[in-house]
Amino acid sequence: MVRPTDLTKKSLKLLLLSTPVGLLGSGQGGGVELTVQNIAQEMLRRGHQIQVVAPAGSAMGDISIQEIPGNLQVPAQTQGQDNPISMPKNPVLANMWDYTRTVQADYDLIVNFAFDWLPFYLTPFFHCPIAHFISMGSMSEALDRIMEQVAIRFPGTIGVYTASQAATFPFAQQCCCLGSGIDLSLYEFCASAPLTLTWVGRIAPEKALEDAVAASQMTGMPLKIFGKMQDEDYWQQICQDYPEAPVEYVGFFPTAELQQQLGKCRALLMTPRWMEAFGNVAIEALACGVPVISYRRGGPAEIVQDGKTGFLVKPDQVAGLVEAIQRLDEIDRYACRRQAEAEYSLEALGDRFETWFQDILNSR
Ligand code: HBI
Repeated sequence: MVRPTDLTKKSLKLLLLSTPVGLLGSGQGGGVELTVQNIAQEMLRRGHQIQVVAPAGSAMGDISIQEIPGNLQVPAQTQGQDNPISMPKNPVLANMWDYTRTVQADYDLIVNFAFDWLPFYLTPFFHCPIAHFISMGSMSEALDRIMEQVAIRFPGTIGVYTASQAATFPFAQQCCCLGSGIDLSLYEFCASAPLTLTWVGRIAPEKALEDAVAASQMTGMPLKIFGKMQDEDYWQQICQDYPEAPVEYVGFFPTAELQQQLGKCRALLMTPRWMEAFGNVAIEALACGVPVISYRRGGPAEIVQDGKTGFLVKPDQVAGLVEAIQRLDEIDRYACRRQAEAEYSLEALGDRFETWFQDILNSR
């Protein structure tokens, strides 16, 4: 007797459209680059056929990429809430969708990873079903409206990282929360670590690095800072404001080196001032056995198991960070690794995305 689970899932032909703000593999596309890479890798492993469409110059290991020429899109977070939708001349985004129009008959499903107006506007013009993965919280009125139209006309086709990210949109109830995931084989568990704290992220005001530096100064615990230097003036201001803090900025490291340094730390501090849609660095830390101390805000608040794999503290309260740092001995580092394995492996991520894809196709 063949049980339903024995039936091999139909192999899907998937067309993944990457973010138009940067070349895949350059880091310009932020967290969503990792998501595209992980989904492509995991769907291939499951026997699906994958074609990625991305700006010319993109590269992603042995994954097949259709490179599209044209000018990169302006990052949405640099635009105001009421800004009109803008496109550069010869826009790579429009060229990506013109290519997609010509090949759509060869695919079962198109998956859009761009946080832009055009892909949502074009959705009703396409025969092939389109799944939209939204990678940030609400950015503008015009984007909210066009996304909402797709959420209503094509139920179930909007995916997001977390519920707190979904809550920023008027169509929150129509969002599928898919979380994130990492290739755990790249992260080594460390059972113990010296009294060093770490902070990882773009050095920019919305990440509120100054709060982590203040906590380091108040506890006297060294703080190692990793990430792209995005706002040099902001960093200089922090150094002037906290001259005594035992902090060291060590720069941006690719995964292999980052995880090695991460594992040697007692805890990761996350101090998001903005609504962080997910916060991949939180699951990277857990994978290395490193507890996460974070403001109770956005994605990290849905990842950290308060008191078990780290601590969640009142947003923007440095004193809360200091209290949590003093309780770190309560956390079992094995519990951190176990949570990463249970919820954030590529296997777990692949299950969530594959189910989302099947549900969209079954509902047609
Ligand atoms: N801005 N216009 C635009 N389009 C994107 O796809 C986009 C963006 N800003 C940031 C971004 N994507 C990613 O870095 C985040 O989703 C992680």
